[in-house]
Amino acid sequence: MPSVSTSHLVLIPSYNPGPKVLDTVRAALAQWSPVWVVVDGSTDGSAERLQELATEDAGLRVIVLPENRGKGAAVLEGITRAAAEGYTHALTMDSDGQHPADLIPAFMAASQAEPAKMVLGKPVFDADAPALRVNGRKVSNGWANLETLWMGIGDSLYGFRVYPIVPLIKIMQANRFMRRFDFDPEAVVRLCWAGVQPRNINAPVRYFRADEGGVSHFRYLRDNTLLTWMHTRLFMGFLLRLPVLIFRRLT
Ligand SMILES: Nc1nc2c(ncn2[C@@H]2O[C@H](COP(=O)(O)OP(=O)(O)O)[C@@H](O)[C@H]2O)c(=O)[nH]1
Ligand SMILES: [Mg+2]
Repeated sequence: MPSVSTSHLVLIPSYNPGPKVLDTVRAALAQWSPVWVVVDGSTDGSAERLQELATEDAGLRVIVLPENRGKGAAVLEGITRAAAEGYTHALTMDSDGQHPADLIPAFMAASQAEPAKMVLGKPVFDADAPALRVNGRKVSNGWANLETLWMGIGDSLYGFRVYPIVPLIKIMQANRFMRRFDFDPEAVVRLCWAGVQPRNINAPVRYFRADEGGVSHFRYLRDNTLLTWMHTRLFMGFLLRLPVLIFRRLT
């Protein structure tokens, strides 16, 4: 039986996720209730299939957005609704089977033990992980650690995380960026700046080949440009905050 919570929910942003989505959502439902999926203007019929699953499982809610607005925008929609219903924390995970649903209870327990912190997955890659993605991560992690003066971000990009909802909503309302693939790194850096400390937990990440049902919407040129612009503005923000960050590190 899944653990039932009135404070912590699983939130799955989803855009044309490929064949693994139903098994992914079922795996999350086996561990936790509630699970909310935000279908972000998908055109692959996944909304209907998920809505059908929701009629069989009361733990599942499917929120359907008419147009694609991006992963960050979908998370913001989900956490805004969750806050209105009294939830305080959201575990975000991908809809395409790459993230370890069996670790949901451990991540939630870590968050419940230290609710002021964010719980960040630290990816443990399998042999199939594309070298370009693994190395690209090192660049983003280097920047994120500099921008936070090494406050302890284990990984800037991995989307398997538990966020405290209130500070994240506040940050996203104050920033018009972080709505697409710039969401995950910008969220951790800005949460660190806001004083939310990271707790890192190792978590495997799987990469599937296309013939195994793997789908990725990450486009190297478009999204690396987005991430470069994101780190440029975070670096500016870092320079402005440098005195405060140094003071915090010394006290
Ligand atoms: N809501 C929403 N989710 C998205 C969008 N693009 C990707 N995602 C979700 O974000 C997660 C990661 O995206 P994916 O394309 O698998 O990227 P990758 O795993 O980094 O290659 C998956 O759960 C996707 O369904 C989007 O435009 N909107
Ligand atoms: Mg993926």
